[in-house]
Amino acid sequence: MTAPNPSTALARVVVDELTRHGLSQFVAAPGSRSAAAVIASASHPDTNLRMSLDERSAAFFALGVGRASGIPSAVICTSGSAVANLMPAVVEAAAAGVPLVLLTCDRPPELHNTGANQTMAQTGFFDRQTRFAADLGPGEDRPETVNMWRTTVDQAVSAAMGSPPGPVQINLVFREPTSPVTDDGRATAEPFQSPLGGEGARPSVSLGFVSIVPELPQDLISDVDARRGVVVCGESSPEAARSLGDHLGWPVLIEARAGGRSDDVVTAYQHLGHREDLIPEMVIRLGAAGVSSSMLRLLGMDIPQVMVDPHGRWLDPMRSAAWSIRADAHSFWRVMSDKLPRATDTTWRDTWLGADSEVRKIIDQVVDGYDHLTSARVARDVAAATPRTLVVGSSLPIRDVDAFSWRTPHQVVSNRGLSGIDGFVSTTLGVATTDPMTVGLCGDLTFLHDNNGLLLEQKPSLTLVVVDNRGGRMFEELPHARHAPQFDRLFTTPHGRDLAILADFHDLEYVLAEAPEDLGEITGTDSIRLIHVPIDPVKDREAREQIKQAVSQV
Ligand SMILES: Cc1ncc(C[n+]2csc(CCOP(=O)(O)OP(=O)(O)O)c2C)c(N)n1
Repeated sequence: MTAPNPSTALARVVVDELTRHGLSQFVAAPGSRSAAAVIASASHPDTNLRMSLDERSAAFFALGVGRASGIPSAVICTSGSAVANLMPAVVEAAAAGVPLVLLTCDRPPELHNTGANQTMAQTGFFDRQTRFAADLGPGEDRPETVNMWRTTVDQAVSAAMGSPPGPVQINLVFREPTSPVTDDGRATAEPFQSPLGGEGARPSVSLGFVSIVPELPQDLISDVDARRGVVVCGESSPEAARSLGDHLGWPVLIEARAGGRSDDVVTAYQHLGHREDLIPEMVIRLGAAGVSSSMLRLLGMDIPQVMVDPHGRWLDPMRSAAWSIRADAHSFWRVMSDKLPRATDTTWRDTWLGADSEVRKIIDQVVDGYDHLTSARVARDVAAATPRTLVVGSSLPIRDVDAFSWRTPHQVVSNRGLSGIDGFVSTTLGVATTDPMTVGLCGDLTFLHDNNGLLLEQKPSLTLVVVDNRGGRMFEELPHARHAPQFDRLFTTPHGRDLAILADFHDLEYVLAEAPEDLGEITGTDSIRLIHVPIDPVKDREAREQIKQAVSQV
């Protein structure tokens, strides 16, 4: 590899080194300062570059790819305010532990602090939100330069995929010309003579990650042995949670975002908070947990609580944990099952499973009794009809899937790091690069917030189900609904827009779902299918109330 100018050399080396770590999905928004990086990633044989019109959406797309595949995607943007548009996805990636590589393109030092156009301090712009940040460039043609570029990329990928994973920034400083020429009509440059490397397939520094099997504290093992507890599976492995529960004879409560719910685990715990006989003596939590207020109540109980996370993250919003164990869920289960005999008495677990199944039946009866669609039914039926991957928006949809979906596909993704309603469409598109049968479920405001995401090119196929209850109805569940003046205008913010028009504008396959049977077959499109589900908010509130009444008798 050679290059006609230093900026092209820098861009080619960075893109090439990233691909050697397995990064293939690149996304960029148009710009001039980023030209060298965009051209290099469009020209490399091992990349797939998509263009997006909006940097915020582009970054969420990259987040979705990283989330679903575990391999970071690289997002490229031009200098100035474009960089700031990456921030929403960066904070979500930082909070949720999702690998993400930002290639922010910058103007050279001589243009900084001069009032030059589109120029701002970009180095370290993301501050504590990134796991690593470095400047590369402007390209200096010296023998050691290329090695420095490549090993800096290695460091960035190592940090992005480290423990915990997260976002990293490489700020690429480019002097003109940024097209692959020595003279672009405005500026000239000497060709970059030093070899760019790139022989063989390996990166300069290959990365390895070893998961260490933990040694557990003896008092923890004794407590687990002596108590009747529950295993709570948050953002973790439902298989490991099941194995642990089976071994200990404890019920396993699987939050919707863990995926993999089925009849052999507890899924309707949200409706069992009133059952005193089900109060546990101990809780083992796997990964981040606490989508619903009832789960938060359980996690806040004054009983021994163990938090288990592969990165040792402090996931304890109720400040009630007694142990923080840095272990992946499978290793934790293996060590526990080595130390403790398998439980033979299943009475405690059976009581939980019996109550769970009874509550589910009652809710199903109420929900199936309506001839119109309710949010609860949409959540239950969409989750059940999704083959492998479901992406769920913050606000009511994730709470409803948590409360009413007894079966969920293997993978459920939700941006719960910071629970923003932003970037939903783009995150779903990013996730769909790994599964063409992906289904997204969100509210109408969440959908509208990121409809620019639909301007992405080469969109993977997917189904988007939008629960259109005319505004942000989650606020109706909060005290403001009773106490705030002008509640609708200030909180619910109904927009009065017809989503069919937006579907037409974006050339989507539009389906209007008005009756329960319209949600039978939802996947199987080779484009983007928008399933628009209008929900009457008044009737929906009544249905929620009726469900509450019905389960209080169990
Ligand atoms: C970026 C961002 N802005 C604002 C909020 C606050 N917020 C939480 S829920 C919500 C309303 C969402 O409405 P919709 O998507 O229609 O879902 P619904 O509440 O009806 O389920 C808002 C604005 C947020 N979480 N994230």
